[in-house]
Amino acid sequence: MKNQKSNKLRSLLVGVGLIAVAGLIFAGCPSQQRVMDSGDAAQKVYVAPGEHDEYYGFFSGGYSGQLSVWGLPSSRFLKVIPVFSQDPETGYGYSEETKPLLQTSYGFIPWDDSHHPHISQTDGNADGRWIYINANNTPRIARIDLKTFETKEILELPNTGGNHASSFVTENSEYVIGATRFSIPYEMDLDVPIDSYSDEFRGALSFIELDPETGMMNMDFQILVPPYNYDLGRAGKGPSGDWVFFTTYNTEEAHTMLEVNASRYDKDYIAAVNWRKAAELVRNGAGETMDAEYYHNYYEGNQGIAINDVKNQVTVLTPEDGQDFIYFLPTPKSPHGVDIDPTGEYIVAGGKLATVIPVHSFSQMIDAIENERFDGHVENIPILDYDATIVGEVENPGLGPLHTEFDGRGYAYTSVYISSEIVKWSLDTFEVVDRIDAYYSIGHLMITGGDTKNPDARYMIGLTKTAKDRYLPTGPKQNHPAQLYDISGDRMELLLDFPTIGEPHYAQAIHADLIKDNVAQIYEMEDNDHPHALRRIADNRIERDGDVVRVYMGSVRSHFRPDNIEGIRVGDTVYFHLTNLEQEWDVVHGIGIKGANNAEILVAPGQTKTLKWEPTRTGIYPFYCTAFCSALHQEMQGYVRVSAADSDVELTWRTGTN
Ligand SMILES: [Cu+2]
Repeated sequence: MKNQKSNKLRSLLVGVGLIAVAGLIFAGCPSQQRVMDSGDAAQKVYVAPGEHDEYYGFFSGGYSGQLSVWGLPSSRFLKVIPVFSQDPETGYGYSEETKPLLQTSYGFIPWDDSHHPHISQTDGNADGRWIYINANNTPRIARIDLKTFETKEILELPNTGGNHASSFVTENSEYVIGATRFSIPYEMDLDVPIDSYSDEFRGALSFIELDPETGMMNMDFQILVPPYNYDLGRAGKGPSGDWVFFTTYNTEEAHTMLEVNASRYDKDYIAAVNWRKAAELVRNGAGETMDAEYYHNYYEGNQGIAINDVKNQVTVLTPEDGQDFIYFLPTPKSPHGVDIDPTGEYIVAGGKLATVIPVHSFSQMIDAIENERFDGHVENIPILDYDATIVGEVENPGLGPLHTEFDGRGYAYTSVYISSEIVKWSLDTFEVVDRIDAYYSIGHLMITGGDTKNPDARYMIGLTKTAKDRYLPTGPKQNHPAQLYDISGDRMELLLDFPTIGEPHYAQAIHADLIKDNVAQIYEMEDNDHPHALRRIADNRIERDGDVVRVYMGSVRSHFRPDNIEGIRVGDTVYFHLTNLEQEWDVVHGIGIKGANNAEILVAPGQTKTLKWEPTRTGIYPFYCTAFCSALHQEMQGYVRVSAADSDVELTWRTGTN
């Protein structure tokens, strides 16, 4: 078994030309496949039919743009929540109600790449109210309401290229943060040579204020920073709760062949930002207002239709001497993750090209600031002396450490990409105490509560990049895997290995008790303020206004009203406003119509959703309920007659009698 693993690793390492280096590292620390006795493992993940899992797991979708929900420890798949990509399964991004959520200053964007979900927090603990997630490509942050498990809001980030260091919340959900992975010209739409990078390009760190009652986002301010790549971020907690931390790489300011050119320096930086101080400066009039164009999309009231609020300005804070709110901590080498331990004291970086895991001390950082232990400045930002802030360097961490979470019992767990393993190390001695293989090439890892003040640290999920031989082969591309580990004992034990959806980058888990009792079972019909809702099924009707035809349609088991429609003409734009009048949990109806250049629309109990249809040919068009809703579901159908553009067939609708 071990040889097989070594061969797999060897093939993975060839691609990065690191076999020689890896050989040295592995010589000192042979890792091994360690799986708990299969009977014990099965018992630990077994959740009997009809029983519920103890945790919700939320996995980002990566290039699917969505968020998937899993039960842990059984690792049962529960649901995909569509966020940044159109979803034909539910009609998200296809229905008229949800299309506005995907509007941006670049127009309608049907896809994105979602990376880091983060659950809202109260006093440094996940509170289960909302989950935020970032879009990496066309920079945005979304808010998902954990009452309905639906995306309720999307905010575009101006002046940002690649919103990767996002969307992490502060310990009382005061702010959610974002940052530019790719620096770009700050001035909107500026057309300049790429060679002008160092002069014209800048980074921007975004501070999005959250409404404490509703979780709604507001772009409060941005901080203009040097043209590096800003990779990941995290908020502090407890003593460091007023601070957020971002990793940088490419402090070399390269704009081509970054693979070589952005790896020259031994150290890059962690940017430490006192968000409370920065916010206070902004309140007191610091910074300037700059032109920007960005969309804020959300639902207003109970209309159930997302709206677009187009913003034209953003407040920008530029570090100036003596302002005291941003510092750089030198950190080896091209650091990726930055993670803060439960006490808020340790700032751990994952230097993907570093030979150690550097650990900074927050209290030493504050001392260094007070005693001005600076090692120069860059664009008015003080660089702190490395020796002044560093408290430990974890030796022999494997090759390519990336991300760290914590168990609250004094240990940290770091994912290590190239040597494809997880290392457990002590926050007391900074020594590795355990290590276990990951299958294969691990990115993020996640511990239940592992980023909070009080981890419950029962389970750990490793999110790996390649499956290769781990499951039955499904063609040249296998789905990305996740592994579930038991970390309740001294040694990490592998329990389960399962394929996921999209490419999960980060995941979060929360005890189910914090969510499940608040989950809505229906939308209350009496709260439905949709302007085209059908409040009583008897009110079903069709209204024509020129070429626009609105069908006010209702569904109950097992029919639509109306179900026979005539008088539609080629050239009409037809809106089916379908209200699901059911008031019973999980009784969903849908509608699809032949030839519609659109997805079906699924409608939850008490909801109204709109399917747009532009018939191009005359004929008889069947439509039907797409969700198996009852014993007579196959009878739940109807017909639309489409006549020529100049036809004088009268507009009629009916249901019942033959
Ligand atoms: Cu139905």
